[in-house]
Amino acid sequence: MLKVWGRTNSINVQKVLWTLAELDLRYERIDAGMQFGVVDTPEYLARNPNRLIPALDDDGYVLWESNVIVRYLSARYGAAFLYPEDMRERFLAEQWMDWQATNLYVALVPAFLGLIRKVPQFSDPAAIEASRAKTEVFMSVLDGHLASRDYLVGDSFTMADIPAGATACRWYAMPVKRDPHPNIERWLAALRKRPGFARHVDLPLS
Ligand SMILES: N[C@@H](CCC(=O)N[C@@H](CS)C(=O)NCC(=O)O)C(=O)O
Repeated sequence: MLKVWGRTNSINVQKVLWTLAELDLRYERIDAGMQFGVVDTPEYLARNPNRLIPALDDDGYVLWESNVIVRYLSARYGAAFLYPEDMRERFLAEQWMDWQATNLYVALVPAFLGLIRKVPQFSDPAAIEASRAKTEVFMSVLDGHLASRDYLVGDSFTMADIPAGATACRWYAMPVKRDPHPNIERWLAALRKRPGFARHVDLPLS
């Protein structure tokens, strides 16, 4: 039985839950992180020593790092659907997943923590504006890429759309000034039709 640890308002957990929904897989989810604690227990540390969520256990095979979990589930249970068979397409998918984790999300986090979670260390308006402006630069990159295609890689939805889609959804739910990004908005409208996105990602921020 697949088990996932993590609270449902975490974007990194949402990516995993959305992937599981796309693959129609049954799983057990255990609340962990923030008000739920758990991440400091010896049992959890044996699964994820970073004290972070999510963690996945697939019959004793344990993984952490959300995008890696998305890749694993896609390859193990969704080959040829979520996990591109063509090697070059697969590496383009990998590229956009690493881009989400190392550029887009890193840019967005300070504004999210300041505006939504109201974390005192992230309350400086100048830092929030810097985060907003940097995120918009990457959103323009994404919008430009989507100008000539429906999804991030190839002609259909793949694992690449999951991390970037969850992040764009969060950005559009935040009270920030955004430039027009018509291609992102069209892509997000298509993602909203997917039950897993609607159920696990397109939720009020907290
Ligand atoms: N790169 C990691 C980041 C994990 C991470 O930062 N998780 C956050 C939630 S999104 C966390 O565990 N925060 C502490 C907590 O919830 O207690 C991943 O993608 O899995």
